[in-house]
Amino acid sequence: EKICVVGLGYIGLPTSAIFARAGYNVLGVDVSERVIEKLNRGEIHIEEVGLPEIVKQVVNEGKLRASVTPEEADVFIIAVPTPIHEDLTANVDYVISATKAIAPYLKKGNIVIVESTIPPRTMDDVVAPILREQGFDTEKDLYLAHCPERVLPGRILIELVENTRIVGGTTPEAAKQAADVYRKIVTGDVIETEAVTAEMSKLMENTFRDVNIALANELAKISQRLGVDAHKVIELANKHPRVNIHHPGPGVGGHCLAVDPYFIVEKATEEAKLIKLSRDINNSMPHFVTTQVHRLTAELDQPRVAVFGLTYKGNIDDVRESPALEIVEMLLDNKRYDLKVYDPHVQQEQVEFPLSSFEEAVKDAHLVVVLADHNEFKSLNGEELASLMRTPVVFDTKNCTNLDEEQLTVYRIGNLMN
Ligand code: SAJ
Repeated sequence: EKICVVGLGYIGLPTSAIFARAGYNVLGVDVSERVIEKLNRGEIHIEEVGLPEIVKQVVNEGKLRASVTPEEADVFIIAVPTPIHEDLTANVDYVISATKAIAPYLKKGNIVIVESTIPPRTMDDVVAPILREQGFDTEKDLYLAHCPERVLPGRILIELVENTRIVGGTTPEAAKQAADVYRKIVTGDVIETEAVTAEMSKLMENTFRDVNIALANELAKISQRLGVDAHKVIELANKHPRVNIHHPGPGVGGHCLAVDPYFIVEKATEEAKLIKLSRDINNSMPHFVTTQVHRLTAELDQPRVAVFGLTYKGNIDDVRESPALEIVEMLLDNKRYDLKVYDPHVQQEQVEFPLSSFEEAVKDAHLVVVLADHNEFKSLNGEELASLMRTPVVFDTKNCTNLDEEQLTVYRIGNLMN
């Protein structure tokens, strides 16, 4: 059987590799010539544990090839990005262009699966009509389904195989046909449902997390107002068997949690009140953190502040949509600060302001602000820090350091007294 995967990014490329490893004849399609050339040499353009080895092997065996143009196949999988417009509505242009790109190669009986995260009803209201315009009866000639990905970067190859998959068909037969494709590679459950249910369940997974983080962030603000330690409150409340308050922090970043809830808000604005408010609360955190930094340094003339961590979460190198970047920009805009920025996972070319080494950053600093929970920060040495800094004060917004509070003063989000 032959599979044509459109979009060779963080999802499409590992998915192609896994189908190829399972014995399928896979054609990967991407608009970037660079990606295609690299892949045909057995090399990859993204970082993911274990992926280089598998790709090299399947390309050598001739099971995976890449091209800028699709070809006829039995199964088509669309895994292109769905970014967000300035006005916070979903941009499904890439899904539309991918659907149009495969249309000339489709035959009766083909399975067409969209893995990209899409607003509810996109399969029924956008994808199916495009194919109908091409002359297909989308209820009979083709099997159309949405099968959202749910993998966590860094664990993609494991989670692609082991996670439960939701397969939403535009008809029950389409769900079954598409589910059978995944059953060849997935060891977890593969559950069949309607397209719109699959679309909503993917969006609600990330929305659930975003809303819960907003609750934790709101608790942090309330605690600050009331003079309570939010982290202690969370620890104790979570002793209840049915309570799991998430962790407050400097904001929510990345391409999923900070984006997907808007896809629901867009389609049901009147109703999606809590979801929208949660986005607003999480978006307010960089400003909240900056205000706290201001308070902690209010008495100094030109406070020297060292920012530790820029990525949107710990132990990754991804700074896109990171709240830490927003905080750095706000601090840089305020000419009061003598700011140094340190992140052992980030390269200078990823950002527009200068990065410092650990030593440069902490030397004579009045305050260290931790914005990412990298392992390097969890194991910071308090004695060393205190000896290098001018005043040994740390604001740990991720509550991740294990510093001895006899050597340094450590503030956290939600325990800075008013
Ligand atoms: N965060 C908090 N407090 C918490 C947990 C997270 O502030 O208690 C922040 C993180 O620091 C980060 C953001 O939330 O800035 C998102 O991080 P994350 O680890 O929750 O998730 P992502 O965006 O890397 O990946 C998510 C995952 N979804 C869920 O866990 C429900 C992943 O399984 C999805 O495949 C992925 O989104 C996606 O592609 O949609």
